[in-house]
Amino acid sequence: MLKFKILKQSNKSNGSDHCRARLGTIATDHGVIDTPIFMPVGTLGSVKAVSVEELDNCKAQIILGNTYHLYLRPGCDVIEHMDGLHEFIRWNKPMLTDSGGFQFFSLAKLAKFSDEGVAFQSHIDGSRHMFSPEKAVEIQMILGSDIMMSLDWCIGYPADEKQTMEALNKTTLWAKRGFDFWQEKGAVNNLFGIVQGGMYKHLRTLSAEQLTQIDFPGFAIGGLSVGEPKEFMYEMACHTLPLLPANKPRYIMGVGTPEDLVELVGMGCDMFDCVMPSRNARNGQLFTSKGTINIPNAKFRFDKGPIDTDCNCYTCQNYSRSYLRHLYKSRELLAYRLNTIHNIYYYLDLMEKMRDAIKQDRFLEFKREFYSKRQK
Ligand code: PRF
Ligand code: ZN
Repeated sequence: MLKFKILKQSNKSNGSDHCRARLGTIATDHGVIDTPIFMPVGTLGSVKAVSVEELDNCKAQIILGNTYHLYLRPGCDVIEHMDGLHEFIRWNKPMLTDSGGFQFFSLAKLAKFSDEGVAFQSHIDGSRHMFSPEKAVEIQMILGSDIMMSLDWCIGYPADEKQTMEALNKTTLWAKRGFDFWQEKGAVNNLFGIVQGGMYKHLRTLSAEQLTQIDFPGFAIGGLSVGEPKEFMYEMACHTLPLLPANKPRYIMGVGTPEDLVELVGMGCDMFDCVMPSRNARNGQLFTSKGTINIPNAKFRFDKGPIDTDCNCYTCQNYSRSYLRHLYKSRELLAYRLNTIHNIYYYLDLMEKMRDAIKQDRFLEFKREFYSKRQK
């Protein structure tokens, strides 16, 4: 079982702003990670466009894989034969796998939810499958991830109270069944519970109360960043985070922008994942300390400077905006790789800067500087 240590807990006010950020470590069988942490997304067993050595150089400590995708392709039989996901993809650091809960919402059309689980059709070939909460855990045990996620029901926005309640109740029922199965199988690695409850505070409270009665080694907040206005996301996160046990890791799933990470770390969140740095890199949008830039923009045609003068990544140490613009405009494959390296590094470096700030008890000052550097 993982060991979560809190090294520093801030509780500081500064005018209207309050900081509940915490600094910690999570020890897993594949090593120790520093929290707050960002996990690059490697849905299909690779963070798109970059190798594990490049991820290492970007200071990645843990990456995320996806049960739904890996189950459909290459299939559990292949990964089992190849001695688990770590061996298969040649990543020897911690890995977290998502249960599939989000993909039933975002990808697999015709998903049918019942007490038994989710019946769905593959987005690849339309073939029919069924995930029960037990099966979701069983597959993740075969993958061998350090942190497994319970099967949950993520709903979109907007959703009425009745619909939200139904998804929440199934999520709790499935969480219990997944947990019991995991215990029966010897409680190897770790299993996190996922709080749902849509945009209703009382339902978030109810979900958190039900979930935290189960002795999961960590908890996630799901169902955010599903199309709702940003204020709602912050309101729900701010409401729910304090309802989760202080001595266990707290993970907000599928969030978010650099600003979101700064806000949510300040609220006491420990773990994040998002496709944004990698996906946006492939669309030519690059993150910098002054805000985002679109590399195809004509203004970079003769620009000899790096993407971000404050960045120490491989791309910024070696290449100009002019060249990166050319590569992107020409659809050269190197563009995807170099852009991804920069964006992942930017996210992971931002997390490291936040950890340093928490350590030095100056998170709110860090936050003020972070916003003041950005061009409006
Ligand atoms: N559930 C699961 N994975 C997720 C989410 C969720 O609600 C989200 C929501 N942003 C992202 N990934 N299982
Ligand atoms: Zn860079």
